[in-house]
Amino acid sequence: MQSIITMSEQASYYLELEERYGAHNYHPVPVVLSRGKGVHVWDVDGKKYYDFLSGYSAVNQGHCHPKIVEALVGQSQKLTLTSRAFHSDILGEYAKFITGFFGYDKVLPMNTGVEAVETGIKLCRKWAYEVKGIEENKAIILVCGGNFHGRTSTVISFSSDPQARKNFGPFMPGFEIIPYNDIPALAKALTKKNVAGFLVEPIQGEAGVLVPDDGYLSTAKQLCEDANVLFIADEIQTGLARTGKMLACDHENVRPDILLLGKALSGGMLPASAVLCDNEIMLTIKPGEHGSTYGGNPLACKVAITSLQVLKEENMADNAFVMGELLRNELKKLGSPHTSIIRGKGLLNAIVIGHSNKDAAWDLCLQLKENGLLAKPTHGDKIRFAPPLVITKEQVLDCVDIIRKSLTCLD
Ligand code: IF1
Repeated sequence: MQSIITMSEQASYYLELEERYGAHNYHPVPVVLSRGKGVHVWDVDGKKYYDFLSGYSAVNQGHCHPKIVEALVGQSQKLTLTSRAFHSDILGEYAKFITGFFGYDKVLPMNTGVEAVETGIKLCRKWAYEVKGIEENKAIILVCGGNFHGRTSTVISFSSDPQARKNFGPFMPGFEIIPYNDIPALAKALTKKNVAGFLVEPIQGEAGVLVPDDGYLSTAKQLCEDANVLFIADEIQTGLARTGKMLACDHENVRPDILLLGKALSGGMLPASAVLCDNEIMLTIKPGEHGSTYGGNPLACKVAITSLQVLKEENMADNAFVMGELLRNELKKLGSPHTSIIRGKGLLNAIVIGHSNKDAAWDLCLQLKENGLLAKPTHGDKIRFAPPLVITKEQVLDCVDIIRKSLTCLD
């Protein structure tokens, strides 16, 4: 389909500014947003859309959640940043709250998700040398093919995606890639010496919402325990009620040795991430060995407490579970010849577009935009459907109808 992008003067103005003065490290859907509330966003021309990406699961609580905004505004007028050179009256309260919320001894607060991943890697290595007794600089961390854990030089070192790695070398050693959702491969890798940890997404988001077989996470955790290897769960995208439980690991009652959180930890207000683990691991890092200017700042901590509270108070995990089932069932009932696969857990879903036109998923996203729903393809033929967790039954049915109408553009 020849997609003619008609944009208003105003929208074009903003696109041109980004084009001229911004790095070209993204290829966004051509829409310019200026307001968000709940499951909706509005563009500069006042057109309303359902947001089916939720800031890549950073806006689980809905855009501009009033209680989180109130926490942000209130703290922003009191104290926003002390650095960790000094204590604040918020960090300790936050640390007590979040460790109680998830059941760990301690938290190390960071900012972006990838900083939490990097911190988890450093903790795992430190623990390997100083507690497990692996020979220094020999620690190996197992990761999965198809992984996405962020974009720093260390983290892309263990990406299996050529586009993430090309011309960014040399790469960080100490990682081994094994196939995802493959217990025998993990068991074999765990027999090697010097394995310190296994870093895994409970559901692979960027890979196209790949849900592993039931039992994969619990069996993997048991194998790691037996091998005295740390199970590191990257719940930055799958956590915080997104998959129908507070953590995706909860579906299998798995307690990670190191839990990584980010994105919706701050309800889409500002960057906040967290690494949670017990004392044996956390206390291997001593004063002066790790940190960050904004890590644990009062503003982010205050926002994070409220962001976690509203997830529970408003039963967002249960709603994600029920609305996710409804969404997948209704999409399957459409019986479109173009949506060969519909998969996901809770409100982390994706459809795989089967079509001769390689741009079919992109064209469908343009049509969805025209019809009032924003989504974006991942890896070419998959489209992630991940609305905020406050979506109602009526809104899900309305979105399915928009998807139904839009799919005709592929006929
Ligand atoms: C982009 C992807 C999603 C993540 C997991 C760590 C991080 C992410 C499981 C790092 C971040 C973001 C990054 C953003 C788009 C988005 C994304 F498409 F890149 F892969 F969600 F699937 N672990 N994911 O998903 O967190 O440092 O970004 O806060 O880079 O385009 P971050």
